[in-house]
Amino acid sequence: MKKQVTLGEQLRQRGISRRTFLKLCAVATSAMALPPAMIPRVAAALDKAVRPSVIWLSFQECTGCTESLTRSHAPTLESLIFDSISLDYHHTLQAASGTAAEAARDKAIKDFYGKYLLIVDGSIPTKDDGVYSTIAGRTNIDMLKEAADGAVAVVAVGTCASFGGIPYANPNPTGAVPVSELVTDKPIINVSGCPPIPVVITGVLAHYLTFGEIPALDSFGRPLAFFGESIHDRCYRRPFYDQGKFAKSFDDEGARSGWCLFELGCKGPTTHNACATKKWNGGVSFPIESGHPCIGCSEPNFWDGGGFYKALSTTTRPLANWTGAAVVTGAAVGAAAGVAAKRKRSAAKRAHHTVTADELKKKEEA
Ligand code: FSX
Repeated sequence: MKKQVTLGEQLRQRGISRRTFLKLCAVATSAMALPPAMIPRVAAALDKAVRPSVIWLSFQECTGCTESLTRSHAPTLESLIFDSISLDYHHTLQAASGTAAEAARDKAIKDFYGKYLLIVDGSIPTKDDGVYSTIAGRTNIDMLKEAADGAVAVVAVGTCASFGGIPYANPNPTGAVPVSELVTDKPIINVSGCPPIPVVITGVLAHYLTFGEIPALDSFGRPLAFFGESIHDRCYRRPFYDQGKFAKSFDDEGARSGWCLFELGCKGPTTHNACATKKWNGGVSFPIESGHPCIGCSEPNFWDGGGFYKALSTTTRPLANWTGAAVVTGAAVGAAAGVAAKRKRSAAKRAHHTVTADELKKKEEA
């Protein structure tokens, strides 16, 4: 078994000062959505943290998830790769190709068996024995199962890996399934979003690196720190919703005045993610701030739910979003991840439900 260096050792070898290290800890604490009072504890943990080996596999997807990761500013992709984790294999970002790339994955699996973190983006095609997506002549199913066997946990990055996403949408010609359909014996963290927010991806990795365990999850296996509230709960346009001020078209007076986009189809009330607080592009903006309704991309079945420009009272969407989040402690992580995966699977199979204005009102009053 190869000796793993600690993050503290790694940084000292690179000439990083204590002051810079503490700044990095402050950034990591914020990325994990933890209060500043936690910085000393995070610093102590990170100093001793062993840089985990990470294997990243990409299956049926549009590469938006990796594109998103490259936009992370806290921590940056460079510091994530060079300081915090050992990204031993990544289909898109690695320099190696062909036989050398496959050898790198084999070596990482062998050297860190039982200890590495497996990250997957994209769904996995299962129809016709999985022939619709192969890498180096091997099906995605085969490659996922081999890599998952030696993983300590799996992070499903993006809605495709978490819930099937767009490839899973009707008529699902490739028989696409999420990671949790094929990996049932490992903790799974679903970081949904199409694509997911970059600092949420790195925040989850920072949490694992710091505390050595996966974070508390909601009933869909998503980290509560980032998915515990709806977009609507934290939306800066919320006061207009409460006052009944709604834009009726994209160019009316209400739209120009920044009123609530609910009647233009915003799915913020039924979508859980941190877009309204973490935002995008280094915290510059998020879709609603740019004048577009939320399309609910971090929820199961968001594509089949459709009706992106129809108000929630007339469109269809998954019932399960209304069930609220079940808190899962780090200690109960293995069992909880299994339960979360089962809940998610049954939720994904559940019939869509038409949300009425009355239901929305009751939820608001509750
Ligand atoms: Fe899916 Fe990601 Fe959407 Fe694209 O890897 S979540 S289609 S942003 O690329 O998987």
